[in-house]
Amino acid sequence: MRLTFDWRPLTLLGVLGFASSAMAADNTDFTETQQLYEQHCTVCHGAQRIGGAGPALLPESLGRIKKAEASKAISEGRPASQMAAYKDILSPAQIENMVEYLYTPSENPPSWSDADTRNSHHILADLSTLATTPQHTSDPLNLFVVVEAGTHHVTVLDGDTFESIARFQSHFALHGGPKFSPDGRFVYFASRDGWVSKYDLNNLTMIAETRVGLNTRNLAVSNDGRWVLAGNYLPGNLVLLNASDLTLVKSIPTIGADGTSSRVSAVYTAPPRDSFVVALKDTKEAWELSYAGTPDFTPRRIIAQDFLDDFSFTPDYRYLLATSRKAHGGQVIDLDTGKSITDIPLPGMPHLGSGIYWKRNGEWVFATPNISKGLISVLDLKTWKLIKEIPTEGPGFFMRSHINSKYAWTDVFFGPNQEVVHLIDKQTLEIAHTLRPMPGKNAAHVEFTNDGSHLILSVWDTDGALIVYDAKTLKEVKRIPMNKPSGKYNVGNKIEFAEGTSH
Ligand code: DHE
Repeated sequence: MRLTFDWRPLTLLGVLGFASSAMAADNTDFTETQQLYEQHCTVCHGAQRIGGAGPALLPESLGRIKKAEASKAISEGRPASQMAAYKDILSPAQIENMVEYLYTPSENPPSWSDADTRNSHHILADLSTLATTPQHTSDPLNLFVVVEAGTHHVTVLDGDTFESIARFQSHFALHGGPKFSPDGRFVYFASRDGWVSKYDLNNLTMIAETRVGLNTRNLAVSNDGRWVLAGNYLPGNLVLLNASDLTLVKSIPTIGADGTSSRVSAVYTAPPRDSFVVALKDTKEAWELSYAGTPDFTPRRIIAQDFLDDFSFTPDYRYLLATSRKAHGGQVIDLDTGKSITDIPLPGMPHLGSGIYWKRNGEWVFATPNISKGLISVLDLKTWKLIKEIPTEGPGFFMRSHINSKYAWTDVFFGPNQEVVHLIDKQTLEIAHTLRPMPGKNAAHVEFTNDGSHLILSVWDTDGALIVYDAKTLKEVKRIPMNKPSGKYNVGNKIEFAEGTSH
């Protein structure tokens, strides 16, 4: 298997038709920097900065990385990769200019075609020769797939012993939840710079990879295990792959009924509907693509009241609860009738994609964190009315629970109280406990074991950790040092689309 980034400090191979202008929009002259890029970076990062063996270096794909971090990576190299240190090759001023250059949009926007996707496809293991049963002694339904954002690795963790059973390098900057085949054997990852990878949890080996675009949002796997659908920002489209080997079936440009070419905000599978549901970011539409029978993947257009960001479903998958970031609120769309039925009065910037639901007094409620305000909004899923706003110590990113847990866990991802995690009593809707897992460090994403007896929390720091808690006593059971662990995904919870976890 070869999934390592090959960021070698090789010298120039050739100018390779580098098309973008040497002048930025603000008239900064990048002529020298562009030559340095061609000399030192092109071989791994591509002539148009679209990536190759190394990641893409475009503003669209570097958006989550601070300029200071990029500067450090160029000066000092990156651990656990082949990115070399350039501090003895480039002057500090040249490094700073390089950072500015990488964060400047190209005047000739790079393109990614179906032919590029086909050419990027690699089979990394012959599935027909691999065992169909787990080649390890762990419970396959209680494995955790852990994304290590700091080192671009993935760890497969036994959910009973909390020991690692495999660890491998991923593509650069995985984002969104990895998604599983219906039997839990395969897991599919998407990286921000467009790589989709398929990994076999039975044999602990990578099976295939394909690059579907230059800036990808996330992917979904059909509930029959046949299809993978990835949603892209760049180019604005959906890319349909055969789940078996990640070969391209087709790409579908996301063009609204009014002709607007749109980025894709997010794509999810809706199992009871046998369909993928897609939110578009630049045109007021949601799309539903059926995968029942012999599908042709013609999108059914649902006209929305606003531009859509991330979204969640109601437990029966009839309604879609979508964030409208421009309107700073939410909207509910009935997927059966294709009508927007109501706005949800939510302050700040709710993060509905991270919302979870549970039963309270016999009725479904839905709770969502908010990435700009320190509160959790709890909604009644029958009336769409706000039941409560629970004040927290700051804006949060993720929520998690389990049907067997009394509590909904939520982080305080932003602001001075990042070290805090709140446990909300799911019946009283009061904060029952506030924990500080590693004082001074950012407590973040949580995921429960399949039986809900334990949970794992990420401390999102270079010197961070996974912390395992007993879900009832709230006692720490184990601490595993890790560099910026981000999401963790329990196979059983994911394939059951369990209450309390992300879908
Ligand atoms: Fe995410 C999931 C959108 C920034 C870490 N994030 C998602 C999903 C969406 C989304 C639509 C659901 C996809 C899925 O699971 O298939 N995220 C966005 C944004 O719009 C936002 C705010 C800005 C952006 O640049 O994309 C954003 N996200 C971040 C981060 O800064 C995080 C903290 C670090 C990172 O990796 O970039 C981050 N997002 C995550 C994680 C999940 C996620 C760990 C999966 C959560 C889960 O439990 O399933």
